[in-house]
Amino acid sequence: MPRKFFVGGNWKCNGTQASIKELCNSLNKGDSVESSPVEVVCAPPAIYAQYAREHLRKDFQIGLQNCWIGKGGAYTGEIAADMIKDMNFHWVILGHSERRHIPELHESDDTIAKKVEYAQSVGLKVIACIGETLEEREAGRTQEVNERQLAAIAGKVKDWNGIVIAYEPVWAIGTGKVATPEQAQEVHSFLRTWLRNNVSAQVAENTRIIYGGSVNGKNCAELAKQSDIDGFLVGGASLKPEFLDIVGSFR
Ligand code: G2H
Repeated sequence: MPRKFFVGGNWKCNGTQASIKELCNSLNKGDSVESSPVEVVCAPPAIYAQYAREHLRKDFQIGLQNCWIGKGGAYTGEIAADMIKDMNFHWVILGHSERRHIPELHESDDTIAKKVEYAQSVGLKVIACIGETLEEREAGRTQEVNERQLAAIAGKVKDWNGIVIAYEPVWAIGTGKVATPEQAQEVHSFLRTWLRNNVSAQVAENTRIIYGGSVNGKNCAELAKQSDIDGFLVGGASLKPEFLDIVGSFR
């Protein structure tokens, strides 16, 4: 069975009730993806998740951008995976580079792996992000860094049907510097081979590996043609009507 194309919209820490309503209204004008070969998940800031769900078309799912490493309790300000599940949301983004690299957050491979494990244990599906920095790429460490980050996550995954891997080179995030289709394909192919050699041929074949980093309505079509690119995680452009062009780019 071919891998179903996947497009995530990571709204990051953006929006107001008014702007989210306006965005949802514009996204609602696109063609339904209900019985099409693309799965769409939009991830608003947590406080707006329910509000976005009320305003967004039902064939677009809503996910969260982060969760706590385990069960709820005395963890002021955190949101437990159980709560996300309880509110009937099914997806969470984990390991985003902003959570790894913003100094005030600085999540480690180990923290991210724990979050993936716990989120899966309560039945959430995970968009797990990995990717190298510019410094790491220029030092020839792209494969080593992505392998290390993927291995930490893979070691905790119980259900490979419930995970999407997002390759997001940090140097391409929000910078307008998108990876070329060849650069992205090279890493995606490396990641799939890693899954084949270290998990199983079936997991390598079935797992969706999506690309993120300055994807927009103009560059998505060329990226989508690459054999190992199974969709996108979109930041800036997910806040604009052009997100619909990216959703349609699997064609
Ligand atoms: C990467 C991406 C979304 P942008 O963070 O995850 O953001 O598309 O703005 O580069």
